[in-house]
Amino acid sequence: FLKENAAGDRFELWSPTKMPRASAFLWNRRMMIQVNCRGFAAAQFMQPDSAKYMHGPNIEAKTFMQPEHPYYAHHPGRFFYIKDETSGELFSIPYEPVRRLPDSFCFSAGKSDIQWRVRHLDLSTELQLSLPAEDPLEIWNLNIGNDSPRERKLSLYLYFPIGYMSWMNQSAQYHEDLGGVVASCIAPYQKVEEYFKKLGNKDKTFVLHDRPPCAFETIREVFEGEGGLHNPDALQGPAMGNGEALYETPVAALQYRLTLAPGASENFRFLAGPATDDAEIAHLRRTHLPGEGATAVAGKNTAANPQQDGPAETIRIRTPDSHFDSFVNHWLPRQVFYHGDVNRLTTDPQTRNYLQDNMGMSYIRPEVARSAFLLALSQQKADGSMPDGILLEESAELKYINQVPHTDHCVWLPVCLRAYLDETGDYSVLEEPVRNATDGEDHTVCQRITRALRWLFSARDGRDLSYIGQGDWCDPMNMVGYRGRGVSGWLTVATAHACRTWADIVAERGEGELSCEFHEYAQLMNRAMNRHLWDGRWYGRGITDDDVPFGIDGDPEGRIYLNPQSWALLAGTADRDQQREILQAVEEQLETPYGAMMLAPAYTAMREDVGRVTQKFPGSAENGSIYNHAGIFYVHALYRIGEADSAFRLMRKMLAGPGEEDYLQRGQMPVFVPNYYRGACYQFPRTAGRSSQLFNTGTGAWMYRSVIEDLFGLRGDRDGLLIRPMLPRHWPRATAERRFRGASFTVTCERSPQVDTPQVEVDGIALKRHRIDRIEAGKNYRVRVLLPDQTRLK
Ligand code: CEZ
Repeated sequence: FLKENAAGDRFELWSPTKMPRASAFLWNRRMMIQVNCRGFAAAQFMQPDSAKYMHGPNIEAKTFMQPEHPYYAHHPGRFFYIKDETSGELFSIPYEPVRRLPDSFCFSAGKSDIQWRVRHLDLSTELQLSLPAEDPLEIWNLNIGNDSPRERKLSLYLYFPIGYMSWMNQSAQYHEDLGGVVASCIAPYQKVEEYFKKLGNKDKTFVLHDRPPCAFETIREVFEGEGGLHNPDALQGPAMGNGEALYETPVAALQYRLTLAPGASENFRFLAGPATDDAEIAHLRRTHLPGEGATAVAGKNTAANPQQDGPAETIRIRTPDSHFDSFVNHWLPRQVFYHGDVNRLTTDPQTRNYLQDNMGMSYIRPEVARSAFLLALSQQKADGSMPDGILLEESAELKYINQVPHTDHCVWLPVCLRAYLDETGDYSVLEEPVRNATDGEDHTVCQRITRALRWLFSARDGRDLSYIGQGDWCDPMNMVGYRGRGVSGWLTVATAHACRTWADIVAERGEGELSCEFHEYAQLMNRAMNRHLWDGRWYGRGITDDDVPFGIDGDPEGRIYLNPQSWALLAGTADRDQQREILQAVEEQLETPYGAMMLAPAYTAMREDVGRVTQKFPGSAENGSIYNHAGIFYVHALYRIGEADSAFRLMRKMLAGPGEEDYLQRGQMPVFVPNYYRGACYQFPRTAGRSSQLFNTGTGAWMYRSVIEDLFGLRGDRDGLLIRPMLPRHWPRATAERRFRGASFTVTCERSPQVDTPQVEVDGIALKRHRIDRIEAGKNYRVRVLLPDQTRLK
């Protein structure tokens, strides 16, 4: 019921009911739309902050994208009813709202379009959604064909619920001149200054057609009537009532009568989106509905969004695990690119998200990453700390979690810049002067990061542990230290790792003294962590305002957390024995068939000295889910200590499928890595593994980095490329095409009984140091790596 197409660039789900929440997404610079297999949709566009143009039937609170988004009968979506006028039979595509199981169903997720192919009652339909490159606009193509040997008389009804737009003013009309339904509203506000801010906003929602319908409806209640969405009143008579919504919840419903000869088919094209005024709608029509009538727009949409065809390939792999290959070659870079391209459709990305998303961009569009680092530093605070949230627009404001102080933002500067430097060799960025609006000063990137890390180091208590304030990487861990004393074990080792990373970078610039300073900081933090938070078999998560250590063996809930372990491995906090203990504890207590849980056991009740995280549902989000962002830190750390097998095993678990049972349990197509799968596997086995369906996650960037730098070991340094693959031992062979600093590398790795240590050859010549320097742009290097075979590794 779920398979990849031959080219590997589409995943197709052949059932509307087996994985009802399965979804895919498209985006362009101005919008994002996530649709599920049954036709429900959630779309947002930027004006410049994210806003909706299709709404629920009731007033909705404005919020950020949530995991496990719930769908319900009247949820926004894009649907078509098809009625056989001879027999009276009715069904809908893709599947909702009628929910009649068709003869065949296929939901096909592509990189730049989403399609459905549904056959029912001897009719075959093909529905396709794509976005143009720039405009916030949905382009829908529908083809309906008669597969039967008799002539068919049909009614086709488009049904796009627009929903409750505003309690102040909302209406909808059919506009003959514009060719479609236009709903208008005054987006609700109360403060006078909002009036001026909202001028020019896109308060209209339109649905345009390429050919006039025979009837329409714009009043939601009239459309549905007493029949309900399964069998709306508007579909009962020969023609819909042509109603105009006057402060009534709008709907866009269009009716077409078709007579299809045997074998005949017809095409329709529709546009939907937000607009400021009629002139803009008319313009969109001219641009995206060229010419009138079915013939002019027949066939597939050709204006597929180039943004999503996207990233040039930094790596293309071929391994014994073709399912993994498809994900890495097609879907992972796309997801990484999405994050860097549109910053999760926010204008105030969280600082850590912004830096990590741009870390991912280092492999795809390094120039974008570069300017993001500069922009972030231009908002550094006068004391050297980094703000909660980077403002991307002049009008942007800090919202939601950015109003809560977090202490970790500086960590990400050297950690993410390291990836950028390794990938590009662009050390000139360190000399780049950054003018800062807050402190009004010019300092170079290097100076600013040094200041940021001095601040980070200074934000520690008498034991040399880092204060947590109202949260660190873990947003909802808000009550460990809100009274000003509590500390974070994770942040302590993250600070150590950040300082070590910075020490290495400045050493490469010949700044010995500075490097020593940061090495000392790292040592001090590591020592403190070992003294105060080594709990015998793993590291504790922190110490509360009341001096109570938590995330330790004595805790019945939240006994072990993943993040302090991962970063202690990265920071060199743990010695060999401690590493062994940690690995074992994580495997025993956190690893599940779906990946490693972020903490266990999940909290079942509020701990007022830990905070909001303990109030999340056990096994969801940060409260003990398989939170992939945390999981990939651990994978990366495992690679960095040479644990190639466990690292790959856990990375592989981030991906749904290809086994049926696994798909059913996770309920997700492997077209993105979700922010989490449900954890609490021992507490709630029924829901364990269920995907959040949320594609906003820091996981992508780190996963791409780990595949490139760790699994295939093709990491850059100042002047060259290292060749240090760490394939799982059960792989006899793997190859990669790697693009790096303008050159390309064809890398073949093979296990060989002839060698006991890895051997590297480039263009037939053995390399002593496994590193290629003086890389010539434009050249193709043929790299052969021989790895000791399985038996020798045992
Ligand atoms: O948000 C993410 C943040 O975007 O949670 C991560 C954090 O590192 C990311 O920066 C871990 O806490 O309750 C909350 O506020 C949550 O923390 C969420 O908002 C969470 C979302 O699940 C979005 O991914």
